[in-house]
Amino acid sequence: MRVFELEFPNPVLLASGVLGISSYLFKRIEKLGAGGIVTKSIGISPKKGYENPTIVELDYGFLNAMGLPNPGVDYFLEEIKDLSLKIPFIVSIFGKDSEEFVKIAKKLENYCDALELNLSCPHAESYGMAIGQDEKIVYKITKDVKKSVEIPVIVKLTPNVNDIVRIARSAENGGADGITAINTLKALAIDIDMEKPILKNVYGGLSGRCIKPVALRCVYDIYKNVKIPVIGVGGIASPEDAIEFIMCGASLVGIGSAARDLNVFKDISEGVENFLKKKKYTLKEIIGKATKNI
Ligand code: RRO
Repeated sequence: MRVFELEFPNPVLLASGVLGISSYLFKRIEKLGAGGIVTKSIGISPKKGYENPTIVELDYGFLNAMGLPNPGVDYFLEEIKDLSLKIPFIVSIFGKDSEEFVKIAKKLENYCDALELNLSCPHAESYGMAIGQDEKIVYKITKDVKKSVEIPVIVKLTPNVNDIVRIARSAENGGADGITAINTLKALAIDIDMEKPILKNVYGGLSGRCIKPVALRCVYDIYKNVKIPVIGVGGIASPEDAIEFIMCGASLVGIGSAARDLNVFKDISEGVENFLKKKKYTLKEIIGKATKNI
C-alpha cells in the first residue's frame, strides 16, 4: 500500500500518543505486525506533563490529560538515532508557533519517514486545539514546515471545531501531504464521592469506542472535500471498524485506545485482508466506497 510515497505493508498503524517513545517499543510494535508507527508528540524541550490523575477509564472509552509529556527533541533524537525499521516511522510533533514547529521538524527530518503535526491536543491551550481551530494558523504552520523539510507532512486535526472540512482545506492549501482525523474530544468526568472532576487537569480528551461515529463522520466529510490521503483514527478496535473507516475514505487507519491489546495490529490487518479476499476487492477499491453509494 503506497501512501505519501511511502510503502506500508498493511494499513493498520500505531496512532500517536499511545505507547511511549522508546526504540525498543517501536521494534516490538513492528514485530507485532503494525503497518507503520506514529510516535507520541515531541516538543522542543522536555515536558513533565500534568500531575496525576492523568487518565481514567470510563465505561465507553478513556479520558486523558497527560499534558504532552515528552523528553524533548534532542533527547528523542538520541533515542532513535540507531533505530532501523522496515515500516514507515512517523514522528508526531507539537509547538507553540510555526517557528517552533519548523525547528523541531528540521532536527527530525533525517531520522524519520514523515512528520505528523499535532495541531489538536484538546486541553493544551497554547499548543494544541487552540491553534488547530484557527484555519489561518493551520495554513501557516503547515506551509512553513512544508517549506523547510523534504519529507511528507501530515496534519492531525481536532474534532472540536464547527467545520472540520474548512480546517482540512487549510492544511491542504498549506501543502500538507495528508490529514489524520481525529484527535480526542474535549470532555469531562466527575467523581461523585470526591465531588470534583476526576482528572487533575479537569478537562481531558475522550478516546475509544464511543468516539468512533464522530471520527467516521469527520473522515467521510474530509475525504469528500480534499484530495490528499486521510488517516482515520478514533475508536477502531476490530477489522470491521477499520473497514468502515476505509469505506469513508481513509487510506490508512490508526489504533489508539485499542492498542492496550498488542495483538490488535495483526488481528485487524488480517481481518481486513480476509474481507477483501471474500469480496474480491483490492484495498484501493474500497477507499471512500461508502461516500459514493448514496
Ligand atoms: O498529551 C496529551 O495529554 C494528549 C495529546 Br498531546 C493529544 O494530542 N491528545 C490527547 O488526548 N492527549
